[in-house]
Amino acid sequence: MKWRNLHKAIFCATLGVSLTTPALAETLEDVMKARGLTDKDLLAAAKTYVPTGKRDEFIAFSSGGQSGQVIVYGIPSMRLLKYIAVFTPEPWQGYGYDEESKAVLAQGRIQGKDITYGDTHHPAISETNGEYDGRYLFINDKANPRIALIDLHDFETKQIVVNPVFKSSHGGAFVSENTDYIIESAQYPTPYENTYVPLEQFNEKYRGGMTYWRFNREKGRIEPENAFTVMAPPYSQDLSDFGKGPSADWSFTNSFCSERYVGGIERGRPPFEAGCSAKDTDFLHVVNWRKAAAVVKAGKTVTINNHKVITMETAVAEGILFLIPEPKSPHGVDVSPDGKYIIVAGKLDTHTSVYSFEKIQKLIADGKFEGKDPYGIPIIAMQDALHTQVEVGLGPLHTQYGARPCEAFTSLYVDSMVARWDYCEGKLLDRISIHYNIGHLMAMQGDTKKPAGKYLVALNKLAIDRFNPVGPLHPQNHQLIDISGDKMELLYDMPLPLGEPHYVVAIDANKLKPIIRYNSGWDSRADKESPYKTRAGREKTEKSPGKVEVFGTVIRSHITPEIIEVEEGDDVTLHFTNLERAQDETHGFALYGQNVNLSLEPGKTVSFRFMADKPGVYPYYCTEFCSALHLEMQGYLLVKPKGDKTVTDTTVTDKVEGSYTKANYEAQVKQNEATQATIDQVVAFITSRNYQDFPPVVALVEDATDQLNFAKEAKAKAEDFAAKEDWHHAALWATQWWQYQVKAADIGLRAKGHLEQGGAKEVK
Ligand code: K7E
Ligand code: CUA
Repeated sequence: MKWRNLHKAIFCATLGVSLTTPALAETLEDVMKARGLTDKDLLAAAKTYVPTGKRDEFIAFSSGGQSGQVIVYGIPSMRLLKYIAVFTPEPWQGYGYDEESKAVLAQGRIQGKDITYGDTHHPAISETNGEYDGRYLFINDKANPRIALIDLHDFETKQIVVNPVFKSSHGGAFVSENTDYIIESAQYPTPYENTYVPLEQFNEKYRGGMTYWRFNREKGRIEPENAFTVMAPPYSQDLSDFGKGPSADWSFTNSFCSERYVGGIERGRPPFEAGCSAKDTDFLHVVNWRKAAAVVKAGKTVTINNHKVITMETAVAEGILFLIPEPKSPHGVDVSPDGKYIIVAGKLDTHTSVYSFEKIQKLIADGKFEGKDPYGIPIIAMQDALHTQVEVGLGPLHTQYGARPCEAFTSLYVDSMVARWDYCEGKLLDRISIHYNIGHLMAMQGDTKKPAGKYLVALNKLAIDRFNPVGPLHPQNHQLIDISGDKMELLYDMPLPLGEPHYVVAIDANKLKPIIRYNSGWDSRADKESPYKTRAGREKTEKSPGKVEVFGTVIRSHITPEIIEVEEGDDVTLHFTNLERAQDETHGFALYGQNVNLSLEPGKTVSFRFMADKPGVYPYYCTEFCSALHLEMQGYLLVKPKGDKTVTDTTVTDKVEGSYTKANYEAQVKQNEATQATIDQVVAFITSRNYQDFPPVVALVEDATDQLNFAKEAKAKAEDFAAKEDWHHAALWATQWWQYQVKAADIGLRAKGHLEQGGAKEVK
């Protein structure tokens, strides 16, 4: 029995349950036995399990790899929360289907071509004083050198900028400590101009470089007109990082082919991989971006493709660009939280190399260089700039930082391990095996000035046998590791079924403050009031020869208009505004045969334009199960043949519905009066509490008030028809009056529940 009590103690202690909890029908021991769980499993489960209704401590933003999206999940539960559509159309969010988001995607066109995917690698959260501020997220596209901006107030992509001089880019997005700039370095060297240059001119005409995108925080947008590029030799620049604190004015970018090797097996040459790893070292590029920005301001740039470029000659003359050898085939370059060290990991070296920023500065100030590269860029001797080197294992790639002083974690691709080590003392502390072949790793806020420790995620390149098989294409595996103790402990495997994520960033969940609804009539993609905003009761259809424009609304449970008539060949634009205020009352809009699915979150206005080129009947409906009468949230688009003069006769459709009697009307009114009594009770409860102190309840009350006003209008119409003894219409409107009451009651009950759970107080 001792054994069983131990488990109970562990379980209860970690879950904060009292030992006197009444016995469950099934004991913990039974479950463990049945499922073959060990003590260790139980502890891991208790550390990661987030009970129903509870939330995660950290929010992770993961690259979605080739899916061109961002994946959001919670830590420690590893529950998926959202995919954010970025470079790729995504119908659930209406992204790439409504005209407003098509305009965002169109910003990412490359030389006039639509690019409908991205190869996302590195997300970066905006920073203030070197700490995540939770306002914006940036992510790069390696295949088509682009940076996207996501506003974390609504988790939507707002902007895509295309690099004007590179043809691929890897070392982005990383932000300076106050998000003045976002860096994006080139990867594969190419000519800056969009022209053909033979490979024989590689050394002379092909170039790498680092682009610095200016970010305007007030506007919340990247300013391409204020971006600039520091030209660099064709060394295949790789990852980058900005300095922090003492090194904040500098940025660091490494490179993996300073051999400037050009492969071509079909030309009888040894392949790229042989030529690019021939030398023992490559070059760390050290850039004074603050000085570079001043040089740009002083006009000492050349203009290529309408973009300001600092040439290598200028960079050397102005003391902007320096090189330091770094060990074989480097990959990650990561600045320590205190900004004093720059850690580089070389894939083909077993060490991490810790460079001292202070030493680098002194060497530059003293003009102490070991020589120049073929382009005249001064080279600082590696031994002079190194603080220490630590043997961590095979295939070191990326480094993150923990909450303890001098604590670093480095991923070991070849060893399939994570190494924990001390970068001040230069000693290895601990290692843990992962499954399998880790790429990036990520500690909570582990690339900021204030790492939060606690957890680490290993982003493994291979899953192999870790999950139920799903065919030859495997999911990726993000493994959660507990780093709070002296020994690292593996806690959880999460399959990620969307592309190959490269890097993740995780922020304290309390730092995120997303909205729950938009201001009414909001164009979320441009973040301004939509010119097509439509209020309740102001829906209209404007027709001119060859053109139809509909200004409609959606609210539980109808789309207005419910019938749209156009003529064959008409250019049709639909605008819809979601009138809801209640949390999570999203409506969708899908229309037969036009490749459209719109997402209308509360307050949002979206548009869709298409050519009505084929006569026919096109049903449309709401795609979100939004109320008990969701299926009735429908309508018809009628495309009449050209020249069709049939006049719409509503009496015919009325007859289709059948006829209602006085008795029907009176029965409905009776039901409505009973419903009203219920509503009055709920209203009395809410108004007797301090509901004004609960913003979500205030929103619900506003919403319910709207519905009650609609109910009042429908009631008046019903009574009008009743006065005229038109029982058919009187009964129909009485039913509609009841529909509004039901919605008001539903919202009211939700508000009441919220107040009860929130411990609202009675007021006099
Ligand atoms: Cu895959 Cu940062 Cu693009 Cu390393 S990167 S793994
Ligand atoms: Cu709106 Cu279903």
